[in-house]
Amino acid sequence: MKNVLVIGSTGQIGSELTMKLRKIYPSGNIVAGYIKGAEPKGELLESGPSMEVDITNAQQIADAVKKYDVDTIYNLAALLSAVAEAKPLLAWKIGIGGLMNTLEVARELKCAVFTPSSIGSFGPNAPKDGTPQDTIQQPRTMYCVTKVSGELLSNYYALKFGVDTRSVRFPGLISYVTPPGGGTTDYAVDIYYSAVKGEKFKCPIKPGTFMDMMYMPDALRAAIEIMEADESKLVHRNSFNIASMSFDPEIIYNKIKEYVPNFEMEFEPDPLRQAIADSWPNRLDDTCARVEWGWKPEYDLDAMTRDMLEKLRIKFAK
Ligand code: VAH
Repeated sequence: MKNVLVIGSTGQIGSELTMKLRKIYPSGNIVAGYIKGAEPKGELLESGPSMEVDITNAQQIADAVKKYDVDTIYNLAALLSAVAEAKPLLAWKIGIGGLMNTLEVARELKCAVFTPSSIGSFGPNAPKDGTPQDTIQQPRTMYCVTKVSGELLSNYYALKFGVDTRSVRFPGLISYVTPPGGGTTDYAVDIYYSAVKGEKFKCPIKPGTFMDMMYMPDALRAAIEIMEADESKLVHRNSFNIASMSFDPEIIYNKIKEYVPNFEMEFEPDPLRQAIADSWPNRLDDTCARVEWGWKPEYDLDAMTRDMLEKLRIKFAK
């Protein structure tokens, strides 16, 4: 990778991935693609090139690729699971219409493409514990339908046209830089904000609801390592199970209480998010990613909690 276009560069993943890529590839063009109303600011704007790239506009993607001689596109544009249920047509337009635009540009201009999938690409009839790399995928919500459809479309472009498409199935991602918007796993981010602000946390997910989760530094490393991996060793492409930790609200709450003893939580289940969470696996089996490209997480719940609390305290002290 040398010249990279990050579509969705101001989102939860994109805002941190763009900065990490600029540090790793200082001599390259790491282009922050954005849409009107979500322009890059501060260090993200000042530390490298940016360009308006709406994934629903194929010409804007092609213009950015040509202008900066892009060799790799990170497609991070999506409506997350809960929001996508309220806007299913827009979720499809961005998730699949946008992906098709990206893959067509990549086919014509010879780019590699990373498009994240999700634990949400599995439906309620997939094995819940140790969910295999290859198993039944019949999700029933629009976000998840776009994810499994995106996997199939990306594999098609690799097989039919030789486009170098790669992907990982992200767990719920936890970060302190850019809050997520409209996801089912957002509670695992919001709980840290409540703890640092000294507020009682109202948890929208019921106790006993386990989901795969991952700290953002591990997720960013996975997104880069998969694209740098030796293609000849990849048996799979779209999309690799990756995992680091699985917990329910009570486990993360009790971990935070070890560091914030007076922290309180109550449950206020959100029926939509609970239904989505109930349809997702508890814990993925990520053996294939470990074998085929050396995936290995570095953060467990304790290390993530210590870092999140420290970084949020600094953020709120400013
Ligand atoms: C969501 N954070 O909750 C996203 C993600 C696995 C979860 O897909 O929709």
